[in-house]
Amino acid sequence: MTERRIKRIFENSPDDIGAILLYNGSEPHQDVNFFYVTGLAKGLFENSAAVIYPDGSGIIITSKLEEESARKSRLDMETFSTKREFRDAMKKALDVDGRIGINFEDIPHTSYRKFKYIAKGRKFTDVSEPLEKTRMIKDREEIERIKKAGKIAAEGLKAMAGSLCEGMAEYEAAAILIYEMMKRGATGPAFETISSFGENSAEPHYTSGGRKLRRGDFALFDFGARYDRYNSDITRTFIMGKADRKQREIYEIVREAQEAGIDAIREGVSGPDVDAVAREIIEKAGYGDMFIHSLGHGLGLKVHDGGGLSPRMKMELKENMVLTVEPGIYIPGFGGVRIEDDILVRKNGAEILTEFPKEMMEL
Ligand SMILES: [Mn+2]
Repeated sequence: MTERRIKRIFENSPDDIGAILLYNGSEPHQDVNFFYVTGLAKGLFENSAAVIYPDGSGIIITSKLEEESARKSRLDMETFSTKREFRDAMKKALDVDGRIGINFEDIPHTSYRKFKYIAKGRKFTDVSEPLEKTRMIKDREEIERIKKAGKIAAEGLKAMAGSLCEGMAEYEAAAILIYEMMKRGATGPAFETISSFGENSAEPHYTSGGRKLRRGDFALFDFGARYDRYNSDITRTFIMGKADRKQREIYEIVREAQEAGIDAIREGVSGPDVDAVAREIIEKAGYGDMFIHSLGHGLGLKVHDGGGLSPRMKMELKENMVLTVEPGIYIPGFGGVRIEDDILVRKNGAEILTEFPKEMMEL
């Protein structure tokens, strides 16, 4: 699996690149590409490097601490215990013909300078785009992991929804969600859980606080599970008690837009076209200026991975891409509705990876 991934990265990169260096620093300077090429699901691998080559081979250079975890990768391995050993191993691994590719997107400048010094005289070039492009098409193992992350999130939400009640604080509901996901095998949340009640649901990137759930509130949850380093991302909006006319109206518009967006997905269609299908429904209903973000984004090792469904992002959908579809309507001071699912692009349609009912739920 990893050999195939490495070969595809080089296929998408300029011809004169002899090696690609992927450096995983310490929190928060991590590079998901290190894990993509090594296939390693567990372990920290702080300050570790992977150097990969056009023939599909590669070497992991990591500290003795990670030796056992690193054995799970098919790549070669060299361990170090001193800085000098690390430098020597890197120098050897980078001794190839051609330029050295590096991921400018995720490498700290200080680390970049260090590698420039270690491989003195070599030409470095940015390969962040080829890396992102390669990761947009998921292989079987990646799809399995994302599916599992999606299933955990949907089941966690089901369990949490059952315990939602008046008087509960946003952070309390968020805590239950995370607990329910980890109980089902998630290594943790995919990102900071958004749990927003009432008027707070009008802020798409709200940070959960102490607002308590009251009758008549929207209760919006945008969250995901991380499983073997892969993420899911789902949003549902419930109503505490009975929905009023306006709540029901905007809910149904968002639901219609989301379903139409998903229905428009198949191999060969363009991202902006899918966005337009959903956006038009919201615009025609008179809420166009309250749908203030794009329809969706790529999903995988990163929560916001390459590609997306946006009027501004020209791209053609291909089989085995994973994307979110998440229209919303946000009315300041009143509240908002967003419905989000993760989908896998198939030849003739979209497969939903986050199975959870979409009908308006009055709790
Ligand atoms: Mn999302």
